[in-house]
Amino acid sequence: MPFTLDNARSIFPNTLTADAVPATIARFVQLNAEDQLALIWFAYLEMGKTMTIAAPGAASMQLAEGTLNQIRQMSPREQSQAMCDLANRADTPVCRTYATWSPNIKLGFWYELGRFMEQGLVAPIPEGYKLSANANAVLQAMRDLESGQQITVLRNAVVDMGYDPSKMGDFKRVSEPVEVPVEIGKRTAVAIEGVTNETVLNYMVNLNANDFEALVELFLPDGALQPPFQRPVVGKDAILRFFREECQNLKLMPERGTTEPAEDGYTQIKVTGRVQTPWFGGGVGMNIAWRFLLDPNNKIFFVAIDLLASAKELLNLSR
Ligand code: ECH
Ligand code: GLY
Ligand code: GLY
Ligand code: GLY
Repeated sequence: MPFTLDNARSIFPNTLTADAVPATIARFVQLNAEDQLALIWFAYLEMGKTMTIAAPGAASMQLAEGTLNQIRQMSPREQSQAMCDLANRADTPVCRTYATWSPNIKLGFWYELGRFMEQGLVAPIPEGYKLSANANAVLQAMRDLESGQQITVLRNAVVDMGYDPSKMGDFKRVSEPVEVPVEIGKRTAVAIEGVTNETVLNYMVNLNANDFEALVELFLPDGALQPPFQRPVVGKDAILRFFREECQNLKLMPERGTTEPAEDGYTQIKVTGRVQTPWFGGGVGMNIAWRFLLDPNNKIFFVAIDLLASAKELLNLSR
C-alpha cells in the first residue's frame, strides 16, 4: 500500500500528545468575551511570576502600530468593546486587520495592549472582576498544565481571535520580514542518539539557522508538515510560507530517536526533544516529538510535530 497523507499521519500511533491543550481551548471558547479576556489576564499575570516573556521585535510592532494607536485614541468604553469584538471574532475594521496578521504580530499586539492596560492607557480588566464558575474552572485547568502547554493555550487563543480569514476573500497577509539565515560556519551541529539520517539532521540544523530555502528543499513537492494541533500544511510553497511566517528563531534541541524501515522503501523516524520559542527563551522548554516519513530518496513526505503529554513521553520511542 503506497503512503497517503492520511495514513502517514498515523505513523508511531503510540505517541501521547498533550490533549489537555485542545480540551482547554474548547472550554475556553465557550466562555463569553469578558470572561475570556479576564481569564487570560489572570493567567498571564500568574504565569509572569515564573516565566519571562520577551518584548516583541520592533518590526512586528511597527506593523501593528496603526491599530494600536487607533485603540489608544478610543474612549475606555470603546476600547473594552474593541477587545471584546476581537474575542467574539466580530466583523469590524479592527477585527479584519487583525485577521491579516501572522501569529507573532497578533501576540505582539496583545503584549502591547497588556502594557497599555497596566499603564492606564487602555481600559483595564475591571478591578475585582469576578470570573464565572465555568471560567474559574478553565483557569484552574490552565494552572494544572505544564508551562509549554500553558503558552500553547495562550498562543492558540490569541491566534483564533479576530474576524474569520476564510470569510474575507482575497487579502494581503502581513508578517514580519524574514531575517538572513545564520552563516554556514556559525550553525549549531546536532547529534541525535539513535538517528544518523542526514535529512533529519539537516532539518534540525536548517530550521535552527532560519535557512528556510534549504529546509524546504528537504521536502517532496507534495510533502506535508503538520504543526501541533493543526491540519497538515501541504506542498513546498505553503510549507515555505509557513516557515517564513511562523518559524523564525526557534531553538530545536532534539535528543533521541528511532529509525525503522517502512513499506515501499520508505523510512519512518521518530525523534523526541525540547523546543524553545523566542518569546520565552530558555524559560520554557516544550516537550516535542517529530514523526518523519521519508521516501526512498530520503525526501520528506510527511513530518508531524507534536506537543507531548509530559516529559516522560520523551523516552517513548515505541511504535
Ligand atoms: C492580555 C489580556 C487580554 C487578552 C490577551 C492578553 C495578552 C496575552 C499575551 C499572550 C502571549 C502569549 C505568547 C505565547 C507564545 C507561545 C509560543 C509557542 C510556540 C511554539 C512553537 C513550537 C514550534 C514547533 C515547530 C517545530 C518544527 O520542527 C516545525 C515548525 C514548528 C493579558 C492583555 C490576549 C500577550 C507570546 C507555544 C512548538 C519544532 C511546527 C513551528
Ligand atoms: N509575563 C507574562 C507571561 O509570561 O506570560
Ligand atoms: N519576541 C519574540 C518574537 O518576536 O518572536
Ligand atoms: N508554532 C509556531 C511558532 O510559535 O512559532
